[in-house]
Amino acid sequence: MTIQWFPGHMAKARREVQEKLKLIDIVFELLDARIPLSSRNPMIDDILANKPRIVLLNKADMADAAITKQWISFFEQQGVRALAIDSQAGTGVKQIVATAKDMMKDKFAKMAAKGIKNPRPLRALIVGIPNVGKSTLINRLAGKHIAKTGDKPGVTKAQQWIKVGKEMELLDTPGILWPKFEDEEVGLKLATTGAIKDAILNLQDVAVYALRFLKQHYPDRLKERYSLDDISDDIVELFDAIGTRRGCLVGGGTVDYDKVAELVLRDIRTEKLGRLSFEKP
Ligand SMILES: Nc1nc2c(ncn2[C@@H]2O[C@H](COP(=O)(O)OP(=O)(O)O)[C@@H](O)[C@H]2O)c(=O)[nH]1
Ligand SMILES: [Mg+2]
Repeated sequence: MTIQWFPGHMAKARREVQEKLKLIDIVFELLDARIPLSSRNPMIDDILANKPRIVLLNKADMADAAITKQWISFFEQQGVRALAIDSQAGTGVKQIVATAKDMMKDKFAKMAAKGIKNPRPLRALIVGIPNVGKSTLINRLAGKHIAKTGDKPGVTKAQQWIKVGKEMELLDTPGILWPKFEDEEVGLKLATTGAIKDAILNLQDVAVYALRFLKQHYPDRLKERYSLDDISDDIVELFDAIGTRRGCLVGGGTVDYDKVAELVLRDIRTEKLGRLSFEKP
């Protein structure tokens, strides 16, 4: 994703989401289950105001299941309904409509009490930062490929509703929000999970962050993947060890640190180190 978030763009994104909010009953706030806080827009409460919402921890298939459970409790303790989903495979997606209906039942009961016999379908909007899986979820809910996935800017069309069964409609264009750039660690987590382009941050810095995190939280996975007997406290030694084991070398047999960084990050993003969560509640 190559959106550059300058203040003007942020204000515009916010305005666009707020325009869409007027049309809908409920918001699906999409977060990355591996980094629920870092993948959250810093002004989300302010932007959504009092609109009912469900937090969706997407890419739960890539996250540590036990930690995802803790996140669900964390959100529910704050009075926010939360679900773990995998938009790609569809796991948990059915629950979304059921939960939304349940949350909106009072509002629709009131409409019925006023004599509106066939209340309209409830209307929903997906919001989230780039690459969190908005298009994938829209496609999944729509049951056919309507929204484009991936990074293809420049496709503009009139606002349309996608039918999700008989009881729900989804705006076909999601609300795109910016992440918390101010915090360096947030940037490193977004880069580690692949939410932001590698070109934006120094690859080696990101890999150093990721390796330190893995050493602290998932040492056995690190040892197993790279056949290490122990994990050096010295990050250069750790790069050397991985590079030597994996043949990330330049002429003369010295370790190529960029290649090591690329390898480690690719392994993380393709689950070669298993399911990982980079944030705990
Ligand atoms: N493993 C996994 N990958 C996902 C999931 N949802 C989306 N993705 C992938 O994440 C990337 C970004 O998804 P996309 O829908 O384009 O994100 P958007 O920018 O928010 O619209 C794509 O490569 C998707 O295939 C999920 O639940 N699990
Ligand atoms: Mg998209």
